[in-house]
Amino acid sequence: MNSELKRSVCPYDCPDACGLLVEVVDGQAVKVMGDPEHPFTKGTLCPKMLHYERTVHSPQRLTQPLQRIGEKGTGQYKPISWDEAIQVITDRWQGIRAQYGAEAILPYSYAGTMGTVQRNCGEGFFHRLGASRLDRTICSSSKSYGWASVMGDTLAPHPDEVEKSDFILLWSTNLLATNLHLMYYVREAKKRGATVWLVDTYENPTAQIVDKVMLVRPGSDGALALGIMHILDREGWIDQEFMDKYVQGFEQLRSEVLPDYPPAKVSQITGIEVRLLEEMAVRYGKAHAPFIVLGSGLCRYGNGAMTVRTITCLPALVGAWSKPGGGLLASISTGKAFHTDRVTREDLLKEPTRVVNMNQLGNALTELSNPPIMSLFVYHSNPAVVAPDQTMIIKGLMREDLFTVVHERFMTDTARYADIILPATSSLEHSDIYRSYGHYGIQRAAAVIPPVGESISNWEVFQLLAQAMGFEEFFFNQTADDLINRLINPPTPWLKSVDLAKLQAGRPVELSLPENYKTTFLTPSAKIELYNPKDAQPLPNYFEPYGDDAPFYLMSTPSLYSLNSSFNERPDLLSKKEAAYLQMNVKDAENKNLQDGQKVIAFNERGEVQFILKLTTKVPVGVVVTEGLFCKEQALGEHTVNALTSQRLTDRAAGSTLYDVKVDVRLA
Ligand SMILES: Nc1nc2c(c(=O)[nH]1)N[C@H]1C(S)=C(S)[C@@H](COP(=O)(O)OP(=O)(O)OC[C@H]3O[C@@H](n4cnc5c(=O)[nH]c(N)nc54)[C@H](O)[C@@H]3O)O[C@H]1N2
Ligand SMILES: Nc1nc2c(c(=O)[nH]1)N[C@H]1C(S)=C(S)[C@@H](COP(=O)(O)OP(=O)(O)OC[C@H]3O[C@@H](n4cnc5c(=O)[nH]c(N)nc54)[C@H](O)[C@@H]3O)O[C@H]1N2
Ligand code: SF4
Ligand SMILES: [Mo]
Repeated sequence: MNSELKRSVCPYDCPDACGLLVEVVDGQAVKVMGDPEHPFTKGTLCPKMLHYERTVHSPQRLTQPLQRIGEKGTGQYKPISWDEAIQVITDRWQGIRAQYGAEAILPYSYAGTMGTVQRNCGEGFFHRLGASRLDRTICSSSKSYGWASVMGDTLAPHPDEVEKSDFILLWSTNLLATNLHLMYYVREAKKRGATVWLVDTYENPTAQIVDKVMLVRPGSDGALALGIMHILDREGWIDQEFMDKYVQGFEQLRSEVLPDYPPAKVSQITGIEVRLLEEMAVRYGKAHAPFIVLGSGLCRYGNGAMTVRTITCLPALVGAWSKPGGGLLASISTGKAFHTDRVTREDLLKEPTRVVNMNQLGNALTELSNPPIMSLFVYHSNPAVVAPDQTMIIKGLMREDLFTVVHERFMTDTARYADIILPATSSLEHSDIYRSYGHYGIQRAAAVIPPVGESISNWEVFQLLAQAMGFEEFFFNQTADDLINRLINPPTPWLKSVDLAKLQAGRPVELSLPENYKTTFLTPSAKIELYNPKDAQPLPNYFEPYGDDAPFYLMSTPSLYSLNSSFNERPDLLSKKEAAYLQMNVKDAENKNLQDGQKVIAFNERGEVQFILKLTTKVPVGVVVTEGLFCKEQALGEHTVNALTSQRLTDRAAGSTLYDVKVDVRLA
């Protein structure tokens, strides 16, 4: 038995981007562990990845190209060869291109893998093809917008700032599930006496480890932040010296906006008692170095960008940025570390083509004309489960004249509607280079096992398609490793700080931050812009989210045991996730005459979804919660939760509004 320990990286859409050690025996991954050398994750993994080998060698892996032989959606396929599959696809595409133009072809991808090459390489291909482009805004574009409107390109704080803080606000985040390794820093801070609060719409699992939970009405956090700023100003807790030196527009905010948000009014909007608002303001205003960990839940509302923008103003008022342990972490952006444009190849686009928003796939497939979408190519994403307004998406996918190709590791709900399914490698079977949105680590990873079955990587699919389409650019002749080398050679200014030999050897390295980066504000004015003259609305303010005409706000939040729709292939994790529960406050259930364990239907104008009712006091009156995305196979009825969410977009940056949705509930 020949056993080897090889390094890799967790490829999933998670801020932690853990370093992995994979034990390989005879070409099979037999054990997956955390890499103790990793600067942020320090050798531990979350429950999902502890047995990644079960995903990689799952009996459910797709191992051959497949062609549909039954009705769409029924999952009946016959195996075909790669040559045949590529031929069928490119023949159809040539025909569509001749009849409708290449814009009738739409790629759909998101973040099945976060590796820079495999995630982005399809763009180079589709730019060359002249296909419609996809606006990839399902996750948190409004959050990035909100941060940038105040802070511009300012570098996000290093996560180890958290452990130096004395007051940590976990705001709209369930760290235990979605950013587990940041918990280490929160725990360290607690050991040193820090207080930790959670601001959320329900007592999510992270509530267990905090000192206090503040429950806020969904979509009203912007008003909460303005209310806190109102009290800070009223009490004279503003850091005037910091304001004078580093901040633009506090006087306008103070005179034009803050007077409109006295505690009584904020209490009415947010549902938080005045006493608690005052307590939060004291904690925040009096803390030596308050730190906000800002999750993404609250950005997925009709007012999401504005909410993030408003909260991002808070640290400036108390001068938190100038203190070790003070600040706000929304997301870490290290995009400029690599020459990513060498993979996305916008230069291959001859002229700008139509842009389709990924949150509006349902409308795109059913309503777009000039030209209509005639072919959909889905890779590392599962829109039939993850994207809003499922009913419309399925209606589109059912179109007999739509030619759908899905490149996947598993027979997902989306794959079931494909005309051609192509088997995809897992991250252990292809090489890539990774960065993270939760820390400053980067790492290169080579394949550690051979491909399972006939599966091939995203890049190899695009190489085959390019060849068959007659694309002759040198770009398509490069291997994934060539592309990785081009991403990092010559080194970008960011990379000059790292040990490149170590990076090339596949070990984790960390980008280093310039001195004083926390008070170096990379905005047009070189100051924090509470007043942003470039925005049509130069000052932050509060306005209501969309909501729906229904009694309960629906939170469909991440589960500890899956990641979006990934990991649903794992019986061990599914059994921990148990079932699609709908958590409801006992008082609401009493009013509706509903009982724990009953099968219920959540419904609104867009759809109906069945759940098992779970009564709780952790969810406030007027809110219902379901944790985790399930696939149709595990669902109680025809649909899963995104049959209830809508294609409406955020106020700025065209983001998803997945949490800005209301439902009613009845017995099934
Ligand atoms: N209701 C509701 N909906 C949500 C959310 C929510 O909180 N509530 N969260 C939203 C968010 S934040 C996001 S980011 C989106 C995520 O949406 P997606 O990015 O679509 O995420 P996944 O469901 O993980 O689907 C990824 C798919 O990629 C496949 N895959 C993995 N690696 C590879 C590879 O190398 N190649 C190929 N071809 N395939 C691969 C996996 O098998 C999996 O089926 O979902 C959104 N949807
Ligand atoms: N285990 C696991 N890990 C994951 C994922 C997963 O599905 N499972 N998904 C991955 C992805 S793609 C992403 S983008 C990140 C997700 O990261 P986030 O989107 O930050 O997800 P959560 O940490 O669950 O934080 C969302 C929280 O926001 C709360 N919330 C909703 N609306 C509001 C509101 O109006 N106000 C306030 N204050 N809170 C609100 C929800 O109740 C929930 O607790 O995690 C990644 N990691
Ligand atoms: S899902 Fe996140 S926490 Fe889990 S191993 Fe991957 S990067 Fe680490
Ligand atoms: Mo996401």
